[in-house]
Amino acid sequence: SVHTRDQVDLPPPAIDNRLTVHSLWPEIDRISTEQIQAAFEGVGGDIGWQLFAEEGDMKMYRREVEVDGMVMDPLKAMHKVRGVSAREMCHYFFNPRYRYEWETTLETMTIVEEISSDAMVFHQTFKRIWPASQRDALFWSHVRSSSDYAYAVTNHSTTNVDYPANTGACIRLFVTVCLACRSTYPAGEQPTRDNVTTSIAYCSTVNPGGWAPAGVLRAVYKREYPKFLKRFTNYVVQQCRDKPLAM
Ligand code: 6CM
Repeated sequence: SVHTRDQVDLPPPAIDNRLTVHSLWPEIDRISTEQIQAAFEGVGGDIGWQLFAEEGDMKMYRREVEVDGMVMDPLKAMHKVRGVSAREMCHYFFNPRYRYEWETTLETMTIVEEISSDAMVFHQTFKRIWPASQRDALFWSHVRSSSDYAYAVTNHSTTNVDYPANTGACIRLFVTVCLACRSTYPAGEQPTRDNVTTSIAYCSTVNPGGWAPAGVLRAVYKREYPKFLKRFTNYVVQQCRDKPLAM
């Protein structure tokens, strides 16, 4: 029926053995561990995170960073969503089957390699932002359980001889993204759709890979990141409605 979701393709609770024997594993493990730890850290302290968007429980921060005139602003967003689990959030973010339904900046997506049940390599092209050249990206994506009721997806740029950079119309951008989620429910109760809350930390750093006007890029980020996080979290809530909670 339309109400079933295969339990088999939910993120596995432990690392898939096929991933640990892959040549990318040392890098995937190191970067995922670093990213997940950084995502769960707060925005206090003196690194200078500035709040640029706030709506309900969603807060978005950025740091203005330019390298040789290119915008590389790190972004960090915090959100709280009721009625869905960390595992479900990460399932819909990781699994390419759903991506066109929530990702509005996407033009094309190709699965380059299916490493394991918890790791894949993707090639994506993005909608062009005038007056800059169109961008593409090639990145690995890995989903893991990081602790009790916590799951995270890390995406990080990689290379592949079959997908060379800057040979066609697109400029290759470089991305590091982490969506880290943790669920809580009242002590002494069983988790249900009615009592579960998931805290989300989303971190993104994009190196545009070549010239793009700073003002235009910052305006696009300011508009597109809040739109993405609201749309994605609403999408997951809708998808999970009437399905059994998967913790
Ligand atoms: O994290 C997001 N999406 C993941 C799955 O696609 C993945 C993507 C990373 C690439 C992020 C690059 C953003 C740069 C987009 C430039 C072109 C924007 C054109 C807009 C025209 C409407 O990690 C969500 C990414 C949300 C980005 C706003």
